[in-house]
Amino acid sequence: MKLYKITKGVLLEYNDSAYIIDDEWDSLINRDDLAAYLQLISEDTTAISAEVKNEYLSDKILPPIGSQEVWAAGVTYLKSRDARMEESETSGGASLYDKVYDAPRPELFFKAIAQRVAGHNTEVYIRKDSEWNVPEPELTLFINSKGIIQGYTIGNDMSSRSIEGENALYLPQAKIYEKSAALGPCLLVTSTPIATESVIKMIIKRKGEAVYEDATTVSRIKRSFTELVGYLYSECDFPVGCFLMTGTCLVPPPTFTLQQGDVVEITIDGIGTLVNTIGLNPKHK
Ligand code: DO4
Ligand code: MG
Repeated sequence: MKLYKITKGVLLEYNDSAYIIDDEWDSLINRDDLAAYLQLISEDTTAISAEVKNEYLSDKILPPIGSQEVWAAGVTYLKSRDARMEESETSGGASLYDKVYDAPRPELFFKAIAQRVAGHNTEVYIRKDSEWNVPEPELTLFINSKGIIQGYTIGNDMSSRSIEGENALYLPQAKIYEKSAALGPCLLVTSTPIATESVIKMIIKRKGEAVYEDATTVSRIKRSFTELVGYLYSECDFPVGCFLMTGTCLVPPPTFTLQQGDVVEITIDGIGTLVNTIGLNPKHK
């Protein structure tokens, strides 16, 4: 079942039917029994017509976040480790990435407050002081306040590779700025974990033409989701739950950098496609 945060409230899509739910977003998604609760709602509520559903979904879909923090895991796929080692060769930071890939403790970093998160069909930004920028397509977990994974969404961990590569201590500046994260288009709520064979695909289009395209499966991740969640929740409380991006599995070639106007499409089986256009923050142009 899929939950969409829309301007009118919350739209539940389940078994080819759609329902409008009155509940407030944060308390709804933080429930322990979310999948069972949504099932009950679908049985007790009158479905909206396909026409009304399409009207709501063609309108603005908001990112599926209320007041949660967004965190991210890093270097969880070989592709990511190799790319970071390459970009930080001259700064001498390459061995950091090699070590963290094999270490028991994962790399976890704070990514965004909800206000900095872009939704489906809106702009994400590149920094004007960065000459090498990429999107990072990441399966993103929603974990409730008790540490239980309740759902999945698509994340884009926008990153400056030039700032990150210059010095590993610049990581927060490479990763955290206005609209450097996107989530959406919906929250996939399941009572069983998402299939590891799920495909993650990314296409980057420039003037309508694909300039990058690749795909892989979630099964290539080095660590389990419960391991990542265990470290994240070991000394932090998240009263309304938390989103955790699980690391990038696709990295465009080193010659590639994003340009203003590029369109990034990230698709994950069972969830949908998150589309964002690359922009520059008008306040900081
Ligand atoms: O270590 C730097 C960031 C890694 C990251 O964001 C990723 O692997 O997805
Ligand atoms: Mg990342």
